[in-house]
Amino acid sequence: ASLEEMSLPLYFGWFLLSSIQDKVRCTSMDFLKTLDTLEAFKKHLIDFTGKAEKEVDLEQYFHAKGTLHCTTEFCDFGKVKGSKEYANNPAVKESYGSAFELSLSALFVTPRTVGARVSLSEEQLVLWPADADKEAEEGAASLPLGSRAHITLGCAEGVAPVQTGLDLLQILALQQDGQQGELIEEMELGSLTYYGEGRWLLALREPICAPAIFSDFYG
Ligand code: ACK
Repeated sequence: ASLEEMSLPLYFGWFLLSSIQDKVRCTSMDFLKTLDTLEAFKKHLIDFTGKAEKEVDLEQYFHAKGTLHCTTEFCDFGKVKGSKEYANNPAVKESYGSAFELSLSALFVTPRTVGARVSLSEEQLVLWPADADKEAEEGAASLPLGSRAHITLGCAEGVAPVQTGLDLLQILALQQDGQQGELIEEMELGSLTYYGEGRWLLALREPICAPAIFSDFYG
């Protein structure tokens, strides 16, 4: 690749400060530990195991994927269409290296991924690419800007982290469709809802405030 092509990163995003990374990881581990033991979860175990009787240890089931971050623009070193325009956007340039406070409003689990939903503020939405939420999921096209914003906390064996945002869009599309899901219980952290096919969402009673730096990652 030419130097020109190499000058774009793998992706842009907000990178959580290390102290808050620990807190988010702990909260997510606690959630997985609790989810594991719920009768309602055991009832739907087949979504995770393919077999009704088999047990699953969710803490082992998912594998962590590096520094906790919320991707804004995936550039793939410039191979992704529009990534150069994104990098040259004055708002992106001005915010580069600045601190933000992300609001983590929910945790979600599917047979593929575990992640945190990030609810972006108006100021943060300025850094969100216009087309990021449109991908893949039918119905996702009509979701509000920034719907895909998330932090990948773990992926099942053989699953790539790009899946986390798609799983979130899927759940939000169901919600928007008027599918309320099945309210399972009020947990200490918030209310837990089941959306079928192994999709669980815990809406946090108190969103987690996560300080993060807007920057890029070259890998
Ligand atoms: O967990 P993530 O948001 O999902 O963070 C990683 C990061 O880029 C490095 O792989 C995300 N990612 C990978 N491929 C894509 C894609 N095609 N569209 C959007 N985000 C992507 C991945």
